Parts: sequence; structure tokens; C-alpha cells
Amino acid sequence: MGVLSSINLPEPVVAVADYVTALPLGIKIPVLFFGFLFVVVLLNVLNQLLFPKKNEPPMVFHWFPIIGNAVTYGMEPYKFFDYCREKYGDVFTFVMLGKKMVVYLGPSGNDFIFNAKHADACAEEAYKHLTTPVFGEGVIFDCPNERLMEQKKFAKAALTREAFQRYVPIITKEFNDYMLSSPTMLGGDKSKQTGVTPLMQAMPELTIFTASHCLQGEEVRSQFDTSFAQLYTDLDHGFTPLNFVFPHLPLPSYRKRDEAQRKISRLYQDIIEKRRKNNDIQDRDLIDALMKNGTYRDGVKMTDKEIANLNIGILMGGQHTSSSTLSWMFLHLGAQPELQDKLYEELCNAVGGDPNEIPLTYEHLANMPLHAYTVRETLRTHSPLHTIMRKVMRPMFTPDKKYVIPAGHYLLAAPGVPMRDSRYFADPEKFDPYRWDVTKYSSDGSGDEKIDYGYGLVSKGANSPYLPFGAGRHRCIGEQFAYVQISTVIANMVRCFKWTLPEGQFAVPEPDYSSMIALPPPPATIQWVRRM
Ligand code: X2N
Ligand code: HEM
Repeated sequence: MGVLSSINLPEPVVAVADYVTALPLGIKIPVLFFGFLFVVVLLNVLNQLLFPKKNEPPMVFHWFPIIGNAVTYGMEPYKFFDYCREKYGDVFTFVMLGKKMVVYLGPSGNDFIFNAKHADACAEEAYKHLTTPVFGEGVIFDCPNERLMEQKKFAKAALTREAFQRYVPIITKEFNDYMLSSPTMLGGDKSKQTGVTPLMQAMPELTIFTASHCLQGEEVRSQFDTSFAQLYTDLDHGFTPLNFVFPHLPLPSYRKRDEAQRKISRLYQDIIEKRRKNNDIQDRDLIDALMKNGTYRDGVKMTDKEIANLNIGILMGGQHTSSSTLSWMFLHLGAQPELQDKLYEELCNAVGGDPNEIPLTYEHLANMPLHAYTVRETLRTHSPLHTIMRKVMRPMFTPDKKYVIPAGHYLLAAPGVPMRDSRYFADPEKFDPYRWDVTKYSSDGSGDEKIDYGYGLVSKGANSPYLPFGAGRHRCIGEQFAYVQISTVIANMVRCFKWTLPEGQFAVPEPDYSSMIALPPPPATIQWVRRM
């Protein structure tokens, strides 16, 4: 007992220490481990109960330091938010793997976080360790915010009305090719009348074919029919919560992520060099747009590598959000097949005849409100991004001045919470596209005052219960593209098929939150019969 006995510890402590020391090794180790854990938990609990920080948003109770509420949040974020809101109100703090997250729920929370000053709250500091290894260097969150604002402006040149007019036929062609050839649908058998489609395989495939063809042109699209597709899969496996929590681990998936990023970036750079060499720069896609417009206000030009990496980032972002939205939409429509007939009727009216004879155009989509409402309602019930984050750079007061949020904490906005709150949406659990006939919340706050952060006008206020595309300087630029892509796919799907959920399944499944985006648990099957 050398050291211990020389410091004159109280009698019971010495007795316990002597007792533990005398135990055989196989028992001593677990006793020490659990003893240590017990003390850590006790100190953590006492610290929360005895020394709450009254000037900071209340801390959600947790047993273990560092881990905090990571597991509850990670598995069921909305249940966790609802529970915390009930107990602590709209503003509260929770610990997630050593980070202090301040959640601010509701429309005023949306406004507080989306419209925070850049000097106060910073997106890149919250996201870059996840996104930079996947997208590559120099773009999105791996550059100063002024650069991102200009990158968004450059990219918008590939997301214009003229571009969408070209994209609609491209998406329809990709749909037709996929429907005919993919084993998830007709599998090459034109006479096949019924079948089952695993959405969690088919929607990511269809989305990558349509998005890459529209945004990156035929060269990149054709690569997805080759072994290149595996590289993209490897990259995708680097965009998960595990990568967010641990950006660098010595695991095969991390090595494959880094190798895939380098190879894909090189392939894009080769395409850029080839187009430049052949003087073949037009207005086809995002590569052309960035080659033409990619000069910052201070005269600095985007390098080929940066153009390549911005393409990777935008494709990756659009891929996850659109494919999950498509999967959820098909499940909801499978649960309410009568909606498919309404969509089909709307399609026939918009094209003015048999949609198998008259090809769909971008102009037709403007006269197909039910299609847009169906996308809207899917984004309300299954908003892809349940968590929006910022890192606090300077202490911030909450609007009521009740709390100060210290620098180093993170802000967490959950725009999905008001979207499923009965205060804003009657019967919020119900999937009802027609509610948008009367509900006028718009995701671009039309009618509001506008502001330009460098990439075009966006609504100034974010005090809205419906913000699936965010707001403020980080607002999405892909909204219209997503609507065009998703609406074109549903229109084609209702033209060709009628479908239901699998026999015996009556409800749309609960989301799985263990990936970056709230996804239906695979395979997420639908059963179909041919309409045409
Ligand atoms: C370990 C459960 O799983 O116990 F992509 F060009 C491209 C959004 C980043 C959300 C991170 C943490 C979940 C821990 C679960 C582009 C199109 C974008 C926009 C705990 C035990 C990227 C990280 C979510 C933490 C959840 C958003 C996207 N438009 N795409 N325990 O980035 O926009 C882009 C933009 C992020 C997150 C989490 C856990 C432009 C567990 C079990 C396990 N989150 N998450 N985009 N957790 N467990 C994007 C903004 C940006
Ligand atoms: C930003 C949602 C599709 C490109 C965002 C944000 C949200 C969002 C919520 C704000 C993130 C934040 O504040 O941290 C969605 C949804 C989509 C979708 C729900 C589909 C249903 C797309 C597509 C593209 C795209 C198709 C590209 C073509 C971007 C970009 C940003 C962004 C470039 C800006 C990031 C920033 O400034 O920090 N999106 N998105 N998104 N999105 Fe999307």
C-alpha cells in the first residue's frame, strides 16, 4: 500500500483499497473498471444536478460524459427532440460525443440558426471534416465562405430554365432505359406485366444516372455503366455518420474513400482538359458552367481540380437527397394508389393527350401542381436532412437574451420538427398532397423581403415552419433541379405502372436514421402492374 498509506487516507477508503488489492487479478480488473466507471458517472451526474449553468440553455440529462445522448439522438432524432422539447422547451443543450450541441426548435429556432451572422456561426467548421475527404479540397466547406457563395453562383448557371428544358427529356430517356433494362424493373423483358422493385436499390441507381447525365454530361454518365460505378460506391461509403464522428480511421472503407476521391477527381479533370483542348465548351452541364464562369470576383480562377471537386460535391449532395425523396414518395404513393390515378390524370391533361405519344417537357411541369404538391408533401413528411449544424465562433445570445451560447458549442437546427407539428400542419402524420392547395407556406418565403449573399436573391426571414431547403447564406441551390428531377420521374412512373406496397404491408415503414439521411429500411419494395 506504499503510496496510499503514506497520505493518511480515511479508514474506509484504505479498507476498500486493501480489499481490492488483495483480489485475484481476474476479479481485480473488472472491479477496478466498474469502480472507475461508477465514479465517473457519479461525478457527471452530480455536476449536472449541483452546478447547472444557469446562463446557458438547459443541459439534457445524461449518465455518461462525452457519449452524452449520442445513442438516443443517433437512433431516433425526432423522438429525442420531442422528448427534450417537452422537458426543457425549444432551446436546450445535449452532449454528443464530446461536442456540446445547442438545439433550437421551431420557426424562431430556424431563423436564429439559418440567419446567424457568419462571424457568429460557421457551417464549414461543423461539416468540413466529413465533406472534405469525400468531395476533395478547395471547394464547398474547404474554402472561405466568400468562395462558397461564388461557387453557388457559378453552379446556378447550370440550373436555369434553359437547362431544365434540356434536362426533362434526358431524365425521361434515362427512366425509359432503366425501366427496360434494369433487373429491378423489366430486366430486358418488354412483355413483363407485373413485378417487384426494391426501391432502395432502384432509386439510387436511377438518380445517379439522371443526375450525372444532366449535371455532368454524357462522358461522366457513360462511366456509370463501367467499373467506375464501384468507385462511386466506395466514395459514398465515406459519407456516413461514422465518418462524421471519426474523420480518419485506419479502416479499409476510409482508404477506399480516399482512393475513390482521387480517381474520380482525376477522371473529371481529364474531361475538363479534353473539353478545353478541343475548344468544346458549351452550355450543356455543370462542367461547362464552371469552365465558363469559374472566375472569382478578385480575378482568381477555379483550378481544374476545384471544378472537378465541386462537381463531386454537388453530385453527392443531390444524389442522397433526391434518391431518398424518390423512395419515400413511391412508398407513400404505394400506400395510397388512388393518388397515382390523380397524377396520371393530371399528366394526361398537361400534355393534352396520351403521354405515351406526347413527350413530357419542362413547360408541362408548370401545369402539374399535384406532382409538385406530392414532392412538397414528401419533403414535409420525410425531409432528407434532419440535422443542420453550425459551430459557434463568438458567444451568441438567444433572441430573448435569456441565454448565452459559448464559442465552441455547436448549433443544431431541425427544420423537420415544425414540419411534423400539428400547430402548423393539421393531422401532420397524414400524407396528403392536397393540403398544399390551401396551405401557403412556401419554402422560398415568396412575398418576404429578399437578400443576396452572392448567389442570387433568397428570402430574408427564416421564420417559417416549412424549410426543407434551409435558408440564409447556406440555402440550397438545388431545389428547382430536385423538383424537376423528381417530378419527371414520378410522371414517367405513373405513365408506365400502378403499384402498391407489398402484400400484407399497409403502412409506410419508419425511417432508419443510421445513415446521413433518413432512409426507408432496405429493400423497401413495391409491387407493380403495367399501366401501358
Ligand atoms: C455510434 C445509433 O449513429 O448508437 F452534401 F455540394 C453537398 C448534415 C453533415 C448532417 C453531418 C451523428 C447521426 C451521430 C448519428 C453540397 C444536398 C451538401 C444539401 C451517434 C453509435 C452537406 C452528422 C447528421 C451527425 C447526423 C450537411 C447536404 N443539399 N445535399 N451514435 O452536412 O448540405 C452537400 C451541401 C451534414 C450531418 C449523426 C450519430 C452542398 C450514431 C448508434 C450510433 N450529421 N449525424 N446537401 N450517432 N450512433 C450538404 C449541407 C451539409
Ligand atoms: C444546401 C436540402 C437537393 C445543392 C442545402 C441545405 C438544405 C438542403 C437543408 C442547407 C444546409 C445548411 O444550411 O447547412 C436539400 C434537399 C434536397 C436538396 C431537401 C432535395 C430534395 C440538392 C441538389 C443540389 C443541392 C439536387 C445540387 C444540384 C446544395 C448546395 C447547398 C445546399 C450547393 C449549399 C450548401 C451551403 O451553402 O452550405 N440543401 N437539398 N441540393 N444544397 Fe441542397
